[in-house]
Amino acid sequence: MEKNEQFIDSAGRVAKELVKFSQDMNMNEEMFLDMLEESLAPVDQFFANYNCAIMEVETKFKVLNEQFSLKYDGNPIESIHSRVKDYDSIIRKVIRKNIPRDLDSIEENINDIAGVRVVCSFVDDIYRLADCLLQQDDITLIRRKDYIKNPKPTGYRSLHLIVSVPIFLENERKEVKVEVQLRTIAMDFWASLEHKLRYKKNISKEMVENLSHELVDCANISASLDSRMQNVRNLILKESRGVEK
Ligand code: 0O2
Repeated sequence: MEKNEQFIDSAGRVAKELVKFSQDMNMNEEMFLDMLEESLAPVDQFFANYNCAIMEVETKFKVLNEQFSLKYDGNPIESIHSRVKDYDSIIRKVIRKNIPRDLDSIEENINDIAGVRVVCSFVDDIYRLADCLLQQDDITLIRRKDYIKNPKPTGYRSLHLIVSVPIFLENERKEVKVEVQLRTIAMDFWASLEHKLRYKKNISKEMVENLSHELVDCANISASLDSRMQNVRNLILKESRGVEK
């Protein structure tokens, strides 16, 4: 049986067990729903924590964007996209990485449940924004991977930061991990096309291989374009500062 089918099969068995349990305990519908709600409360809280952490990190970037626009020429951030990893993808990762199936272990071992993607026009802005975020005294850097300086063999480029940010709940301060991916518009365009190829079925092996080579080529051209655009911008800034003096 395929892993997916195994998962659906075991989920089906759990549902049947639950119904049987409620019948054995002589529970009426109301009691059964109460029980379900009670047992799902920690899961709801788990996802809510990640949503709150995303709000905190997004706000930090929006504030920096505003601040930078006063100091430099224009807003450094083109767009911000955030997501909480869905339940299915978390379970798949738990199975793949053999992580114990309890919320504490999942929280400890999976770093990208909350994801914030920041898209900039220029590479310099990526590093400037990352430095400013990491200087903030409530942000803890857990891991940094620079796939701009060291691109993946696929051609993938982005700056990845795993950070921990505090959220303030009713009676508790809680540290929550967020994966921040910073990339240029060109890197983002490339990554979304490559992502499509990776998850497409019914493409022959030969075709995948050809397209992968083509994508590595596109990534290099796109990196060169980013670098030239950065140079043009640097020259414009240098010139305009000279004129202002
Ligand atoms: P999704 O659907 O985007 O969330 P870890 O996550 O720490 O277990 P790893 O390998 O250390 O695994 O993470 P890595 O490679 O630093 O970053 C993982 C994420 O970066 C991926 O998430 C993608 O979003 C992105 N990424 C990494 N490599 C590539 C690549 O070659 N092409 C594209 N398009 N994206 C890439 P997920 O979980 O794979 O997917």
